[in-house]
Amino acid sequence: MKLYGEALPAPNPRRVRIFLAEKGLEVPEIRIGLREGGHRTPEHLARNSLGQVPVLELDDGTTISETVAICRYFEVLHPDPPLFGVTALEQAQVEMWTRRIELRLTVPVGMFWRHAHPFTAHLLKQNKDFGESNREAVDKILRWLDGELADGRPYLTGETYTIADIAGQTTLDFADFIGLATPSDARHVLAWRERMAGRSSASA
Ligand SMILES: N[C@@H](CCC(=O)N[C@@H](CS)C(=O)NCC(=O)O)C(=O)O
Repeated sequence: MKLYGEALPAPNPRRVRIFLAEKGLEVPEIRIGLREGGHRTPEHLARNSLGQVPVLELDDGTTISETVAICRYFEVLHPDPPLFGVTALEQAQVEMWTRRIELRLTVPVGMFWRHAHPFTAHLLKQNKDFGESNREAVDKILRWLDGELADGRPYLTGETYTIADIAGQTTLDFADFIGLATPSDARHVLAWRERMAGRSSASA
């Protein structure tokens, strides 16, 4: 089994690396070379026709794309520690928070990256106004998240660390890299980020 991924700052392969580190699992990773167009080669398009990483390739050649799908695969094979919740309620809350993070935070961060950041200017026809408009969307959702975390809970879903925290952590570390820093007055988000950064998996 092997992973096709990419080095930092790519957030999605890192999500899988952190998940595996939290499970105590090691899977070899081949860095695809996004800047060199490694994701657009026929070999990689045969693994994932959307031309993205991460991709998990099983020993029989079967491939799984999409970060959460890859993590779910490992969760079923290695249920401890549970990172997708255990009870019906916990699982629903993990799903709720993962979707909130991906749809409300990761999407505008990604749109800013694609449409406003100079690094990606050569890759697509950027719509700068649209790209820049995502600053406001990110700021707004971070302020909402700050209000959510104001109750002092340690993790997004409550008392337990889950894949939803990994989604938030990797998105906000990438947001820092592209110039969308967490506002200094979003102190509950910043405290939660410090907790995430303090875990040994954060270096993955
Ligand atoms: N929804 C996908 C997103 C994957 C993704 O956007 N990966 C980035 C690297 S972090 C990528 O492959 N970008 C190249 C591209 O989209 O062309 C997932 O969760 O795995």
